[in-house]
Amino acid sequence: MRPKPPSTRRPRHGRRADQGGFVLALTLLTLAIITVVLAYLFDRTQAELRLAQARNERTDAWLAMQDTQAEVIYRLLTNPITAQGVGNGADVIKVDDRPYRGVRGTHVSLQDARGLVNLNTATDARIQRLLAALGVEPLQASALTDRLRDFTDEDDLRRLSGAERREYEEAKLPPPRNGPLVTPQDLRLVYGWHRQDKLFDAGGIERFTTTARTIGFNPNTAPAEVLQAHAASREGVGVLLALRKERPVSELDFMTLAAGEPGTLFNPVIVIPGETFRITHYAPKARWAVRYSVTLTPRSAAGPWRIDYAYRLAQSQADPGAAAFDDRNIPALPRRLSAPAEEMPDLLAPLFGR
Ligand SMILES: [Ca+2]
Repeated sequence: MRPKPPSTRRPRHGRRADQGGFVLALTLLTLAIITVVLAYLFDRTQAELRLAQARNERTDAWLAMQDTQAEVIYRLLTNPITAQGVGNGADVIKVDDRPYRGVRGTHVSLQDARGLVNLNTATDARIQRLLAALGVEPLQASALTDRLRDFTDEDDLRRLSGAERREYEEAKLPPPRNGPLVTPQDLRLVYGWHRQDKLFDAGGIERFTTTARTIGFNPNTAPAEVLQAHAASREGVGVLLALRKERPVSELDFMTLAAGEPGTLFNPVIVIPGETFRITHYAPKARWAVRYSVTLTPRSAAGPWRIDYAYRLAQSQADPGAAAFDDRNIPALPRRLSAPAEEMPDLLAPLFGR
């Protein structure tokens, strides 16, 4: 018998091993693809979940702010407005921008607009002194004031350090409005001001100003920076602030202790809050703040109040003076005032069978 010629084929077990290797590689590749796809899907789901949670938080914050707004406006319309604030005695809501705990973890602060610098009606000197209080050098403060005036005045005549249409065109900015500012945020549209990022951070100029139609200045509700804009003596402002903790200050206190500017016929010193309030709602969890100006119009046929303007604060501004406060130190809104029956005006007595 002839011996079997050696096979030219490769041994069968080698082929099987090759196939086995191929299957193994294929399995590993499939597993790797499945892992990558799963990781991608997991990542996407997580991102969507985070987004949904953020949306949820935001909606909750918005609803809580709306509830707080309803509560605060109700108080403004029904409580007496006194030199102490809204209401009286222990249940007063102060209107000097101090924060209170509102509904569901949100904060709210009320600021009497008479305690702010009115950007549309303040004198140049007052705006310059406010800028100085915020750390702006005198020369620059004077230039910024000129540019603000040129932005709002109707003509196209440029002040000494001002800017009118031509300067805006050269800087590729929208032209000056030649009309009043609608909100303090409009300051960012003013030539020169648009580069002053520091002025617009938390505790910047926006916090101390209003553009609502207000009359009068109230030294009882003005922050230190605004008092400095209205008074000649910095030390005197400190004395006034200390006195204010004890009792409401009078016009005489303001004039004598802080060398305060006397009021004018159209802008008198009035130590009681006016009918316009700036309200700030802050949701610490969502790091979100909205600010608006509300004017009480109890005699208007259009409605008992109107919103003069409203805007959302930028992240860098979303801390309405509350940085120094620990959340636990922020008091809740005082309880609502309820007039006892014996204090009810006699006019209403017949309605209640008395
Ligand atoms: Ca102008």
